[in-house]
Amino acid sequence: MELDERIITRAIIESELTALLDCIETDVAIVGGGPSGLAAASFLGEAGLAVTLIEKKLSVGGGMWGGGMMFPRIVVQESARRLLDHFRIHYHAYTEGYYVAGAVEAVSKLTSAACDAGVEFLTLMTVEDVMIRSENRLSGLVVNWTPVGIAGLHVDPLTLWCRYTIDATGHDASVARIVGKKTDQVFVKGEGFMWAEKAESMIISHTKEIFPGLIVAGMAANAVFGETRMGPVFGGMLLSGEHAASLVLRELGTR
Ligand code: 48F
Repeated sequence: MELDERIITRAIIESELTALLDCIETDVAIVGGGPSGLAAASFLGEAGLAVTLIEKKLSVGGGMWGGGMMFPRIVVQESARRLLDHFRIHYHAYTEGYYVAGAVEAVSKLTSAACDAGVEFLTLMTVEDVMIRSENRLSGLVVNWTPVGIAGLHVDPLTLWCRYTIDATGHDASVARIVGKKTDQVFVKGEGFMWAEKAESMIISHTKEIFPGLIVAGMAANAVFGETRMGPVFGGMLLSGEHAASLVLRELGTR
């Protein structure tokens, strides 16, 4: 059989457009494909919700790929060890309560779990604005292709509608900042200095609905509340993603 480029081109365009059309209205939009976003996506997808994960870069994984200072290893503490097991990420105990995993494996397994859970990934797409509609609720996202922004092109964006949004954009807290600029109901304090113990112990209580329809997770949650940063210990990111998913499920239920 000879390969026909016309079929290859049609297969790609038609499949992607079909998937994209399904994303116009989704249960949960997750902005940011770092560890917290991937964990949340996977739990929500497993629960049967329609989940779209929007990531501005070419690949998901966020700050997890680089481990600590480009040593591709991450540390996870005891409280999150069960999530390493859940995602079948191999690890070894470095000393009591500190587990070390490979960054590449961790990103790969989280991504794989989200794929298996049916999450739709929109990569190279940036959330640049939000829609706030009835009952003062975040009802959807305004998106554009990332290269449009990089090239400085004047191209209007399109919209994706969702019942819940999770801002998992890391240190930027991009979605929370947009809402903060356009309403007086959200204020992003910005993250504090490095203090892993404090940052990791506070992240779950900061993972919450900060505006109707908008939940912050991962480093974005700590950034919103002016909490300290934690560096390459990743347990809090996974736990925060799991907690964000549970908050959505409490409201929307499973399918
Ligand atoms: O930064 P990131 O990995 O977020 P996280 O899940 O994890 C933080 C850790 O990696 C690390 C840390 C742990 O100790 O502090 O930094 O909180 O991933 C955030 C993702 O969001 C994307 C960005 O490219 C990255 O992959 N992102 C940011 N803004 C936007 C976005 C946007 N406006 N639209 C789409 N994606």
